[in-house]
Amino acid sequence: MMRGALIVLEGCDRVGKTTQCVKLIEKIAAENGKSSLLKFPERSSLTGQLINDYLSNKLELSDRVVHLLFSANRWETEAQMKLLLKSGTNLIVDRYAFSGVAYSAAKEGMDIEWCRGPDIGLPRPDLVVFLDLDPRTAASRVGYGEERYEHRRFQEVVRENFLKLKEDNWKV
Ligand code: FDM
Repeated sequence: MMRGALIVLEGCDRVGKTTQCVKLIEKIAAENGKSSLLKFPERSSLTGQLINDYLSNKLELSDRVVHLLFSANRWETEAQMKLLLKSGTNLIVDRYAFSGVAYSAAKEGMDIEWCRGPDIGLPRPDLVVFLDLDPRTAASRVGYGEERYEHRRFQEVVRENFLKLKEDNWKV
């Protein structure tokens, strides 16, 4: 059986990743392909609940601790991801380790190389689609500003970080 493809959509807040993930799933289904949608952070697990409280400003955590939680949140899904890929299911992933690095490294004193460490060894995407949008346009979209990282200046640094992480398997 052919292994499924691991396709990741990345980008700053409110660029339209979730919308495009759903469209991709529909497109694959229309062509009789199998696919499954994953989203990180996965907010329902134990780590996910802590992350959710942190993002909604109900909980304070140190930058390094929350970085490791985001990474652990991905590792919790590793076995399931491998099984699905092996069974021929295409995985469409709404944010992955690149978000982990781009957001954490936008914080004072957080180094990109240190941030990469915890995710080393996770399944490598076949394709990363980076949705790029002017941070001013993103900021004008509905709901912007509700969560911890939704501030224009911060998002600009996150965007610059994403572009530093770009590899051969990326499409911008
Ligand atoms: N985020 C997301 C991180 O800081 N690190 C990560 O590893 C991941 C996956 O969490 F602001 C940030 C990015 C965004 C927030 O938002 C999650 P969405 O709306 O659930 O994608």
